[in-house]
Amino acid sequence: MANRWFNWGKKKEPEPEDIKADQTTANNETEEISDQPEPAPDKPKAGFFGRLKEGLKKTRESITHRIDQVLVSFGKVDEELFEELEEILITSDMGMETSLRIIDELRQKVKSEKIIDPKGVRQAIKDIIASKLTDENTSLKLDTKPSVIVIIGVNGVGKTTSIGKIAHYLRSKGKKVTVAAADTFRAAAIDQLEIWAKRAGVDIVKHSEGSDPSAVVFDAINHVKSKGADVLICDTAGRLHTKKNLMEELKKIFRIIRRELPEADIETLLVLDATTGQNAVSQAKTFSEVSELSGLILTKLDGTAKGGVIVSIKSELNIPVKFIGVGEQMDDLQPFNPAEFVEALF
Ligand SMILES: Nc1nc2c(ncn2[C@@H]2O[C@H](COP(=O)(O)OP(=O)(O)O)[C@@H](O)[C@H]2O)c(=O)[nH]1
Ligand SMILES: [Mg+2]
Repeated sequence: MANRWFNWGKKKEPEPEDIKADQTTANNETEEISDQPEPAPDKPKAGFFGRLKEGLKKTRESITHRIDQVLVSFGKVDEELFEELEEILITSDMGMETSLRIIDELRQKVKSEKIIDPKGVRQAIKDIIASKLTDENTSLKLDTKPSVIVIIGVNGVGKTTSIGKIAHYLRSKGKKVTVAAADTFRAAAIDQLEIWAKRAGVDIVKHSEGSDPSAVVFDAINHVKSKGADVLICDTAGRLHTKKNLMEELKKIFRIIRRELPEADIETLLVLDATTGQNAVSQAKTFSEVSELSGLILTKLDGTAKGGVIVSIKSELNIPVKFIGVGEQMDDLQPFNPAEFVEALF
């Protein structure tokens, strides 16, 4: 089946000026640390499911517990019940439009399946939410060698942390990974990525603070080619002097990747912080101007009651959620499994 996220990566755009700058960049540095011991094998699934459940505690209280209370207090299934349920969804960051749609579907389902008891209603809501989160493209498409993941998003959402965790995850799957420190805006950002690279046991390519991010990516691509690595993960800045600067810089990074690796699978993953609720939806709209987004990473689902935003994001933007973060440890980012997520929520 054709993957709609695949073909756009093949465009060739020669950029003679860029390359000159890239090749003359000084201060580039590469650290090879991938001969460190392999990370521990994947923990059993129950481990992450437990952490997912724990992480979703507040969201569960905000959505499921309130739904349950309403269902208990309503003996019968009527219009008033639908209105109460609608209000719960709207106030739990699922967004107005998405909440209305879910309740509309619920009305139809209750009618067509002749659901008469609250327990049946609960199951029906659960099924509808699961269907809203399901997407055929939730897994990473990294079939080429090398392939590239570009991580974008505003400051503080969890880009660098997620890169460390994804590097660890891919490595546990036997992939050889390199990370590129293309957030050159602050020195601290480079240091932070370096710490994560060490933890995950992967190579890092970095330049000094303030250097051209595209040049870092260019060097990292050469590193990956010469080392025969499987996946390059690029960190990027979340803030520059202006939003326009940032968008232009990101576009340039994509041009370099497409030019140097015209055949490569490229995953453009936007990181969104679940605690920002509906704001995440508008961030996604802004960043989709830079490059077609192939997926989302929703971080910080632990510690927020706003986890319902995931349903809103998915149904308003129709971009698959590929990873979710439920904590700050290496294992706290996992591929998104809609069925498991809904199970943990209910
Ligand atoms: N609780 C929690 N904290 C997270 C998660 N992901 C990232 N963080 C924290 O969010 C903060 C910002 O992360 P960072 O990766 O530096 O964001 P960046 O600016 O987008 O690169 C750090 O303190 C991270 O530890 C998560 O899933 N859960
Ligand atoms: Mg960062």
